[in-house]
Amino acid sequence: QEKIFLKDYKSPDFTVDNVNLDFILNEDFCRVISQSQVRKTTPGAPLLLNGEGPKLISIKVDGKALDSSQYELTSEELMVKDVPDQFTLEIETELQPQNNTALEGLYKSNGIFCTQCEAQSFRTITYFWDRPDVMTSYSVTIEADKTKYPVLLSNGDRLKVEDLGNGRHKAYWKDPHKKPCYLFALVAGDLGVIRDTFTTRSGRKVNLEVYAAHGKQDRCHHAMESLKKSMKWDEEAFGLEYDLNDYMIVAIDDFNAGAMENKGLNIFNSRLVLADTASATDTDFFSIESVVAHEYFHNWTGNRVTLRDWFQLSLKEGLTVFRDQEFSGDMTDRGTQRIDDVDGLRAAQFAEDAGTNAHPVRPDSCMSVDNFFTSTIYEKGAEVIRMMQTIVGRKGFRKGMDEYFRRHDGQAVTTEDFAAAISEPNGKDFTQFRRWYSQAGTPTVKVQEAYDASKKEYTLTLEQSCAPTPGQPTKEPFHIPLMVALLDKQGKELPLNAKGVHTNSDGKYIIELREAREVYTFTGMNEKPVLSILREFSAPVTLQWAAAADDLYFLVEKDPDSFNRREMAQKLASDIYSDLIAKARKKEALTVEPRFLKALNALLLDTKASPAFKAKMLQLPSLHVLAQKEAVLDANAFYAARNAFRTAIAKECRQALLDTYRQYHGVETKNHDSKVGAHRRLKNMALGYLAETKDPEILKLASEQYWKAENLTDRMAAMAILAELDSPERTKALDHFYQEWKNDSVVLNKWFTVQATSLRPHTLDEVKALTKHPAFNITNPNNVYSLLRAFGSNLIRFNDPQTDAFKFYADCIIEIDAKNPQVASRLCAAFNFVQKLEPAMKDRALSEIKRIVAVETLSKNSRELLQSAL
Ligand code: B3K
Ligand code: ZN
Repeated sequence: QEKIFLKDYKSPDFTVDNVNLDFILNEDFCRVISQSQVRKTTPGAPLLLNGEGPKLISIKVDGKALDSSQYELTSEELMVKDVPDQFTLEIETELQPQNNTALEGLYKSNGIFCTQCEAQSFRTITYFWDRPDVMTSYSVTIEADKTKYPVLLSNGDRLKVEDLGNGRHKAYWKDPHKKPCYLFALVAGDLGVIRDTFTTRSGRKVNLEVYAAHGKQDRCHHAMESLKKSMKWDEEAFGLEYDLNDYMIVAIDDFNAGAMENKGLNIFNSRLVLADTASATDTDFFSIESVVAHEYFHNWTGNRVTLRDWFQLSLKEGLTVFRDQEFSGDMTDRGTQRIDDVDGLRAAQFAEDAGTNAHPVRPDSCMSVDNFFTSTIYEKGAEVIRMMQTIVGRKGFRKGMDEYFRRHDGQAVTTEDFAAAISEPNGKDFTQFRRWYSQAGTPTVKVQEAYDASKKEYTLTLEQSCAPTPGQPTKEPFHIPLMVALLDKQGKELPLNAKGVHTNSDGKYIIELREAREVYTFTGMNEKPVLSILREFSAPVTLQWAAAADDLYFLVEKDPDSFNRREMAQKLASDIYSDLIAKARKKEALTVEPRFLKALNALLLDTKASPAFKAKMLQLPSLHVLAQKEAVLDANAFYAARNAFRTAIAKECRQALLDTYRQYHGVETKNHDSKVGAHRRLKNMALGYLAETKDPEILKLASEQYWKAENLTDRMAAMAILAELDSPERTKALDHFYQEWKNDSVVLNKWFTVQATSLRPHTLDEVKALTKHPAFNITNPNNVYSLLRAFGSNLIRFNDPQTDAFKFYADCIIEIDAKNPQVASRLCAAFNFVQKLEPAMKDRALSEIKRIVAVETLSKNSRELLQSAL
C-alpha cells in the first residue's frame, strides 16, 4: 500500500467560489447533485477530484454533459484533462446509505440519515476537492419523505422548508462561512428536540437545539447546559464569540468517534449526549461537558481557522484539547484536572511514543489519514500548546492567540503558523521548540543534585535524551520548560537566583532546558533545599531522578504544588509496584513498604486535604503505565502484585477507609456537581479497596449499595466490585442490570464493559459468550468498544498465558475490519505491548498479527497499525 508524504504537499490548482449540494433521499438509493463555481489558479492544470465509491451518474462542465472519453475515472479519482479557466461544474452521484456499514460519509443509523466526513469521507458522497485547504461556501437542499424524515438539517442558516405536495418536503440551508468539505454535515430523520437560547456578549441571540431519539429528550439537558457554559467560557477566556444564528447537536446511536464539530451542526455519539441520574455516571456527566465544550471550541480552532493538510491535524486537535482541558479545570478544580490529564497522557500517549506506531505530533508520512486521530496528535499536541503557555505565561499566551486569529481567520494553516503567532508577539524564538512537532518519542530528563554547605550553593545538573523511534534513529535536543521550586524545611518556596532560571508572566520559576546537558547553580542556600521539579507537569517528559526517600515523603506531605505531591506519591507507589512484580516473578512473599501505607493513612485522616485530592492520592499507577516501565509484561505477576498492594492498603487503612465511606455514602445522591462527584469517587474507591479483603461485611456493604443505589455511579461502582466475585451476588446483580436496561444500548454498554474488564480468570470465556448475546451487535461501534476494546485494555486477561485471547481477538478484528475499518483499527492497540511479552506469548501474538495482515482485503487502517509490529 502507498504512503503519502508531507513533503509532497502542493497548494490546490483551483479555487471553488461556492457549491450547491442537492440531496434527494430515498429508501433504496439517494441522489446527490453538486454544482460548483470553479476558477483555475494553476494555468494548464487538469481537474482532479477525489472520489471513492459514489456511482457517477453524470458530469457537466458549463451545462454540457461530458461523455466518457472526456474524463478518466479510477477507484480513487475523477480526472478531466481540459477545463476552461472558469466554469460551472455539475456532478450527479448515486449512493446507498442504507448499506453503508463503515459509518463514514452518508449513512443510516436507526432510520436516521447522517454524515461523518472527517477526515476523507466527503469523497464517498460526491467527487470533490476532498482536502482541507479548499474552503468554500455551501448551499444545501435536502429532499425527503415528510413523515419518515420530518427533521432535515445541514450547516449554517435555515432558509426555508418547502412542502412538495407529494408526501415529500425540501429544506434549504446556507452556510455563510467558507469551510473545507470535512466540516459538511447533513441529518434527516424523526427526532425529538430540546431548545434554548444563548445571548452572546455582543448581544446576539443564538438558538440552541439538542436532538435525540424521541423519548430521550429528558436526557439532553446536561448537554444543553454544558453547551451554554462552553459558549460563555470561550468569550471570557479567549474573547471568542459564536458566529451563526443556530447551534445544533444531534445524538446518533451508531457513530465511530465520540463527536464531530461540523460547522453549526455537531453530530455526537449518543453516549456523549444522553445523561440523567439513573442512566449516567458522574464520569459520563463530566465527559459530556468536556466533549460538548471540545466540539464547540472547534468553531474557532478548527473551523474558522482550519488545516492546510492532514499532517497538521494537531493544529486543531492539540489546541482544542488544550482548550477543553482549561475549561474543565475552570469548571471543576485545576489541580485535580491536571492530574487526570497527565494520567491519561501517560497511559495512552507515552505508550504510543514507546511503541511501534510512534509518530511525531506533526507526522511527515502515513498510509491512512484515519490513523492520525491518536493520543499523540490530541493529548501530546495539547501538551505542546501548554508548554508554549508555560514559556510565555498565560497573559502572553492570550496575546499570541489573539494574534493567531488576527493573522489566520478564514485560512487553512500549519502548526508552524501557530507557533509563530504565539512566539513572535512575545519576543520568543520557537525554532528549537518546533522539534516537539517534528520529533517523536518521550524525552528523558536526568536530574542530579549537589549541595555545597561551605559555599551555600546548590547545583542542579540536567541532561536530556530521547530514545530512537521508528524512522528517527537520532534526536536533536528539545526545548524543555521545567517549572521548578526549591523548598525549605517547612516546605516554603525559596526565592531563586540562578543563571538560566527566569520567571514567566505568571511569576513561576522556569528553566528552559535547551542543551543536552546544562548545570544551574543556586546561590545563597543556607541549607540543602528540597527540589520540586517538573511542577504541574510542565513538559511531557520522563524524569530520571534518584531522589532520597526522605525527600519524596517530604514532598508528598508538603509540596505546595499539588501535582507534585501526588506525583511523588505515584513515584513511590510505582517503585513499590516494581518491587512486588519482581518478587512475584521469583515467587517470593509480597510485602509492602509500611512507610508508604502509613503516609496514605495519614492523608485519609487529614481534614485539610480535599476529597478530590485524596481520591487522586489513593489511585495507584495504572497497569498500562507499569507495563511501559517493566521490561517484561508478565500478566500473572502483575495480577499478584496488584492484589497484594491493594490488600495491604485495605488492611493498613481499614478504619480510615470505612470512615471515609460512611462519611460520604448516601449524601446528595442526585447532585452531579463536580465536588459532590469527587466525594462519591473517594468513597467508592474506599469501598473498592476494602472489598479486596473479601471480608463478608464489606461485600454486604457493596451488595446493599448496588440494590439501594439512587444513581448510576453508585450502582456501577458496586457492580464492578460484585463482578469480581464468584458468588450468586454477582449473577443476581448482573441479571438485574440487564433486565433493567436491555432496551437502552447506551446504558447496557456499561454492563458489557464491567464484564469485559473483570480480572476473574474466566473473563475471556464470558466475553466470547457475550459476543453471541442478543443484545450485542457487532455493527454498532459502541457495542464493540464496550465489550471488545474494553477487553483488549484488560492487560491481565488479554495477556493471560493460560488462555488464548490473541486468537479470539484476531478473529474479531478480521470480522469487524471487513465492515468497518475505523472501528477495527481501534482494536489494534491491544497488541501494543507485544514486544514486552515473554517469548512463547510473543510468538503467539505475532503469529495472530501475521494472520490478520495476511488477509488481502484488510483495510489500510488496520494494516498500517499492525504491520509495524512485525
Ligand atoms: N474531529 C472529530 C474526530 C473525527 C474522527 C475522524 N475519524 C472529533 C474531535 O476531535 O473533535
Ligand atoms: Zn477535536
